[in-house]
Amino acid sequence: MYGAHDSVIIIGVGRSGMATAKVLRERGVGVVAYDDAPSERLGMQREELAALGVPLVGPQELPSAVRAATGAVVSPGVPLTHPAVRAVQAAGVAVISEIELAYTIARGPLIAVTGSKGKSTTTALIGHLLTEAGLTNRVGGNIGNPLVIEAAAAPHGAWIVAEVSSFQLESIRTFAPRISVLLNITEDHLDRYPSMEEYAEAKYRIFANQSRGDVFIGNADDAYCALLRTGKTRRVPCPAAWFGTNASDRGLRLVRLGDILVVRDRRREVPLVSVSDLRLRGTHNVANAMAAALAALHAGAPLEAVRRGLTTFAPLPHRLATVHVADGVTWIDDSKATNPAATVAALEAVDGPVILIAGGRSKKTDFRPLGHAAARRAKRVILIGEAARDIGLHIDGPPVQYARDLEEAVSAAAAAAVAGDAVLLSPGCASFDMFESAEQRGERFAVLARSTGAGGRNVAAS
Ligand code: UMA
Ligand code: ADP
Repeated sequence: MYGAHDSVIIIGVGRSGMATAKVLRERGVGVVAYDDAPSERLGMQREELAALGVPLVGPQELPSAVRAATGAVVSPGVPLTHPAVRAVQAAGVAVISEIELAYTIARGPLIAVTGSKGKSTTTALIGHLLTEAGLTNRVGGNIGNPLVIEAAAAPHGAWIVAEVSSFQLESIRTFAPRISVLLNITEDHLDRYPSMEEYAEAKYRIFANQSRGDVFIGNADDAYCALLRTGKTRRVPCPAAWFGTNASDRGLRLVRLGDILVVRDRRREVPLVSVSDLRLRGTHNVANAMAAALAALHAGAPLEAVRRGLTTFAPLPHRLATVHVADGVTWIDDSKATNPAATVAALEAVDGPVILIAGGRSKKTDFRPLGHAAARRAKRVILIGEAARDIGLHIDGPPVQYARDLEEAVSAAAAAAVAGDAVLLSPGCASFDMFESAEQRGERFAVLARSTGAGGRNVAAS
């Protein structure tokens, strides 16, 4: 952890950078902040930083700030190839991520969750299970509330449950969770990583600093997780616990037998919960529930509390959330499905005929799996955003419609839907071509869905 004699450059002043500035200043550390955005867009941050005694510098003043720096914290959205990061590294100064800083100030054990999809659901569910078990905990990280704030505020000994992204894991140094969880690795962020291998390597960093007293929890059914079990080199430096149909190791593990999730170890087999009793839906969420249950059990939660928590946990907003039902049509907001695998999972999870609204900004992923799932499950596909044409190329079967924006897409869906249909917004893409965030996209969808009138008219658009 930095001290009063340090001068730390924070690169990027979004949620992560602002939280870092606050926590470091509270500890008397000298801080300078840098951001690429034009000065007029940073008015609020500049004011907040000034109140903390933190100057905000631009590219002109960066070299002198680098000369004075003894440390640097990089925001997750800033790639390590960024010139400011390079300049700091060239000056021999270590660049760390906010989760590394959080780890160094945490006064309790960490559970860290990563994966391409399912992180927020699993992280929030672990927090819920620990609370059910009476175990004090704080939840934060990529889920939205910066980890450094939670780590600073957590009481001594409390569990810290962290959702960590590959971006955040790139610049850890000592970050060593007591329990790490790797849910899955599917195509995502290939606009930042040159290959799937490099993306997977960033995810694998979650266990890099773990040691014998820790535990790694992995998805035995995921190809990139399975590589860790079968590879020639033993990469996971601590005991592993597996979940999924292929979880056949001897340690504590979780499997699904028909409708029942079962905890097994060398000696016994205990039924945990019926899948039909979960409020989460879809096979993908069964995997998330298994991961969360294993993490909670390893943290010392009793079986009974885990059982109770699994059946009381409600899905987070924008993840397969029913936002409107009218004229027999169900409108489902799955705006947080920001990669193709998530859309595939959503299509499999929704019952009955589906009208799919997809598209947005591509992260250079392959849309073929989405196309195949849509061909199997969708009766109509309505495409929006920058990636619309690219996705459309891979859909062979159901009628494909292109819409100018979400408003037009919802109108088209309302016009085509009949009683018994579900209209599913599950974009398979980032939102930034049309919205500020996936949350904003989902909220807009809900508003538009609720304004669709009887007989398929979109009242808002008329
Ligand atoms: N910036 C630069 N130069 C750059 C890039 C960004 O100066 O090259 C500046 C921007 O001008 C802006 C700031 O950096 O002022 C934004 O920083 P950021 O992009 O790191 O975003 P934060 O607001 O700090 O939010 C970050 C995470 N964002 C990303 O990883 C992109 C949030 O995850 C996270 O919730 C938050 O920290 C708190 O931990 C979001 C996300 O999209 C939800 N994550 C990705 C995902 O889930 O797929 C990984
Ligand atoms: P993340 O935080 O990793 O983005 P979330 O839990 O927020 O994941 O879920 C986002 C979306 O991803 C969901 O709406 C669902 O469509 C999909 N999803 C969730 N869990 C999984 C999973 N285990 N496998 C595939 N897709 C998933």
